[in-house]
Amino acid sequence: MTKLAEPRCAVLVGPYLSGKTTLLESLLSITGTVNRKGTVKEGNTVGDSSLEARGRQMSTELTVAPATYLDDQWTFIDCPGSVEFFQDSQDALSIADIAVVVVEPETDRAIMLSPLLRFLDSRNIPHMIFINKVDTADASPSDVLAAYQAVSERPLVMRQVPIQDEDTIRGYVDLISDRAYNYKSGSASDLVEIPVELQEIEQSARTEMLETLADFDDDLLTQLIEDVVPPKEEIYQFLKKDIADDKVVPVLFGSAENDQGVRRLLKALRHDVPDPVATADRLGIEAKGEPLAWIFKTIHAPHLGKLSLARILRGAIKDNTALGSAHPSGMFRLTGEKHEKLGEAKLGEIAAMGRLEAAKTGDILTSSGKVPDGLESFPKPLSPMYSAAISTEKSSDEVKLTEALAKIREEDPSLSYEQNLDTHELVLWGQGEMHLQIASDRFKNKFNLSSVTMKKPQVPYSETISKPVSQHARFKRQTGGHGQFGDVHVDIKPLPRGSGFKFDNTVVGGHVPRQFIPAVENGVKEYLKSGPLGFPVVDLSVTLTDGQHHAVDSSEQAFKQAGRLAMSEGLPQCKPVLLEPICKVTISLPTEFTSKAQRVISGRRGQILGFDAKSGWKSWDEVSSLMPQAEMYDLIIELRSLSSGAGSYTFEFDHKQELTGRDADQVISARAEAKKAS
Ligand SMILES: Nc1nc2c(ncn2[C@@H]2O[C@H](COP(=O)(O)OP(=O)(O)OP(=O)(O)O)[C@@H](O)[C@H]2O)c(=O)[nH]1
Ligand SMILES: [Mg+2]
Repeated sequence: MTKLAEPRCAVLVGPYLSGKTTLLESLLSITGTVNRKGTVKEGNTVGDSSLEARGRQMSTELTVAPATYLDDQWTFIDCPGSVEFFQDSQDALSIADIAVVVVEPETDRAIMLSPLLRFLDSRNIPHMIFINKVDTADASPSDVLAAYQAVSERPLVMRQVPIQDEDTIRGYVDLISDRAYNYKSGSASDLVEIPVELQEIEQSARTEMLETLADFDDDLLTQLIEDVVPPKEEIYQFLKKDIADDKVVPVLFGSAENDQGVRRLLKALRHDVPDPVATADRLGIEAKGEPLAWIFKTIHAPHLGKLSLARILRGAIKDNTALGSAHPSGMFRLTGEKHEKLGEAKLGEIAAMGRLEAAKTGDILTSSGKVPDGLESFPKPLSPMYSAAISTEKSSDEVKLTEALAKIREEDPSLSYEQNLDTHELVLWGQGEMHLQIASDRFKNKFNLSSVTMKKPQVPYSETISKPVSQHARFKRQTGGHGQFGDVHVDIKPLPRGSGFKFDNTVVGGHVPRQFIPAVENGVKEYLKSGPLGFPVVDLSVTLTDGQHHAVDSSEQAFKQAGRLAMSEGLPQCKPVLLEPICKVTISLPTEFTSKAQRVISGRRGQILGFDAKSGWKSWDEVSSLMPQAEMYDLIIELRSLSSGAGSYTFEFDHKQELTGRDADQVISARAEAKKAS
């Protein structure tokens, strides 16, 4: 009996709605993993099983499913296409043998593919393009190819030419085997003669393909120069090697909905995709050594608890064996939301390991717990671009929300959250409006938190003073028994931006007894939490210069109140000014949109610092600017809409800056109204 090859892993990626989930369904139905092919519209596909995905007819997280085709074992991973859900794609691609980039036969959507292709090429991940939906095609595969070539740094090579009746593609000629096929509904295509009118087109496409391959192989080049036609077997080998090295990208086409071209895709995968040993080598994992698995996704499943989805890239791992200090409890093979027990996960396989509580996506598991050096880095989580303040209406849900947040972040590292100390809001960060909406739905659907609400987060404004003042304040109360007495003189002065708050004391002669001085400082600090304009006061110094006390009536409380009073009387005379946070924003997008992005920056009160070609990215720019945080709330939405979804940005807090005029008045009056309402 011949030994079966190790299971290989193909990840389906590409722009949203290009048909990846439908293609997965077609692959699973052709290979017999499912008996009845589902459709996205009917909501019965293996992919998209979550309520969030079904409800919107779009993928919101990856789906894993195994298949066997002609004795070859496969794991297919269907990824969501929306840029807001790119995290799963990049993580799954990091452990894959091949990416199948599913695109639509449209020329104007090519630019959307650019960040994905950059990601693949920066890591030399082998990939092929599948032009889907050719049943609806307006543009011919060769026009589509030209559009995608414009955004791909690697040469694309057409593997097939279409056989067309008028506008309808009814089959294809395979350029290596030199055979023609007509699509046949429900089964493999029929072998037919190459139509006479196609022979010339096929020959020139074939020559073009061979010339591209010859760019990477001197032997082939010599043969072509000498007009020798290389044997098919040799061409297959050249192609296979160039794909494995991410030197060329083969392009196939078909229609996932109608199962057309999908068997051809399966055959291409069978012949051309590197095995897990080659992938491990590409990732820097030596062939010899203890078993090794790489976690690329974490799921909190309803009944199984935490599952770490890992690909075995060396050796084999048995259920219930220790992996360093971790000890998986239960190992499963997933088919969408279904699971079956797996006694042992072999090289190349994907195992869902149960209850590795401390493990996270990106972790490498070995029996000894040691991680080898020199491995390819796991991609960093996507940086945050959009935020919402979240809260629960029921206070009894607060603990549940904290737990759910931790889990949701484990499942999706491109989500993050922080408790903002200035605005006292819990802020959830993600990739866009849809990303956060889905997260919100997941709180309800998966974590039973029906009372979670999201709203636009507040900007953490603050205020400062622009003029020094000396202030005297006396706190005096006579209530029944002994009274309260505290008397202070303070100098209030502005400090340079970014200095924060400084408290000093120059009291002499014990006018304010030493033990009461910290109380004065506390009183001052308490007031500074909300200054005359309603915001935390920063960048000022307060010096206690003198005061008076009373032998019986003075107390910490009385001096605290005196400190507070000195501030509430003094600060309004110090010409308070509003400060707004300014961030350094770096926008990155294809060069053709750079001037539009510059207008967006100016329109959002930004100041352009400069722009440059993005290093390592052909035809992309980076524009750096300073922008008020108040203007950044929906920046990503505008950037994506002007750049066909390709643009993105990163930001970091830079400094606080005075805000005056009408903008400031609006902020101050909104704050006053909010205070009145609460
Ligand atoms: N005409 C036609 N429609 C298709 C084909 N493949 C998919 N579709 C339709 O395209 C739409 C999107 O299909 P999906 O499979 O959900 O696409 P997707 O790429 O998984 O979408 P996301 O994961 O949300 O990015 C659905 O309405 C499908 O029925 C095809 O080959 N031909
Ligand atoms: Mg999908």
